[in-house]
Formats: sequence, C-alpha cells, structure tokens
Amino acid sequence: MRLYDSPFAPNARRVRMFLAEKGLDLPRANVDLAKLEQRSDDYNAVNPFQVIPALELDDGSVITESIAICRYLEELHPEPALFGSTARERAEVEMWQRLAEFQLLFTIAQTFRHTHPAMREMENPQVPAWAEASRAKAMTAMRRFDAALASRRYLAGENFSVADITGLIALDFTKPARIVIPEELGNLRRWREDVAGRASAKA
Ligand SMILES: N[C@@H](CCC(=O)N[C@@H](CS)C(=O)NCC(=O)O)C(=O)O
Repeated sequence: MRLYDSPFAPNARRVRMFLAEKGLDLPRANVDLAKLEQRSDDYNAVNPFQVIPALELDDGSVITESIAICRYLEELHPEPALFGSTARERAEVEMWQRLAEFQLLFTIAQTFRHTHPAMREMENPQVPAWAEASRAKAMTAMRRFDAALASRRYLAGENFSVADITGLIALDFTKPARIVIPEELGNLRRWREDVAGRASAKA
C-alpha cells in the first residue's frame, strides 16, 4: 500500500491522524501541491480528480476520499474503533463526521481557498464574495458545535471518533483562513484542547 500525502493539506492530515490513532504507518509518496504536482500526468494516472489523499493498494487499484480511506483501514484494523461500535454509535459518528466535514471543514477551506494569495493558481477564479459567505457559515457552524459540546466530551458522545479528527483539523485550518474562533465558545475551545492534546494530533 502507498499513501499519496502532502504535509500541509488538511484532508491528508485526516488520514495521517487516523493512522496514528490506529498505531499504523504506511509508505508515503509526497505530492507537492504548491508545485501543482496533483495536476501532473503521473498523478492524474493515480487520481484523475487531482486531489490528495489517495491510497494505492498492492494490486494497483486506488481508493480516494479521506473518509473512504479511513473506512477501509478501519475494516482492516478494527481496534480502536473510530467509526463507532454499536448501531447507534455508528449512526452518530456518521452524522457528526458529515457535519464536521460539510459545516466546518468545507466552509473554512472555502474561506481560505477564495482569499489566500497562495491559492490563486489552485482556486481560479477566486471569488471573494463566496469566501465571505463561507466565513459566515463557518461562524454559525462553530456556534452550533459549541452548543452540542455542552453535554458531551466528544462530538459523537463519550468516545473519541473520526468525527473529532475532522473537527479538529477543520478548526486548525481557521488560522490560515484567518477566521477567529470567538472567545465565548468555551465548549468548542475545551473540546479542541482535549483533542489537540492527543499524540495523533501531531500527525
Ligand atoms: N473530499 C476530498 C477532498 C480532497 C481535497 O480537496 N484535497 C486537497 C488538499 S486538502 C487537494 O488535494 N487540493 C488540490 C487542489 O485543489 O488542486 C477528501 O476528503 O479526500
């Protein structure tokens, strides 16, 4: 197996953090996004959608989409369970993973991609009005996550899950996106500190 990876890319970090939680390591190939290597012919042969991460299996087939890669690794290495252990837990992990991905990570990433000068080539055309609409959605989502975290330790309940990985990585991406997490969101801050303190968060 080989993981196509890139050090500063949030979606690649989701898979790295997942691997670290499982105590796994995989051979990696670095794709330099700054040099637009994701659009090279070589990488296009791996993933025609031209994004990382991608997991190449030993038979040459490829799995893309960070959550699909994590699900595959979970099937191969079920412990510790990061997608839930019971029907109810699995549904809640799925729910919060999707909320973290679409309400937080997507809106924060869109704010970054449509404002940051380093993204001019990758996100062409940049649409500043879309960045501002995305920023407002990210702020609303952070408030809603803060309210949900008033009554639980982790996003999907009392057990750490892949939803927390997506959520942490989304919040860490507020810095390059120049989004300030409001001081008063104490539950969100407490949860972030908790998850960021895990050894896997350094991945
Ligand atoms: N939904 C995909 C998103 C993948 C994605 O957007 N990756 C970014 C890096 S975080 C990328 O490769 N961007 C390159 C580009 O937009 O050209 C996943 O979860 O893997």
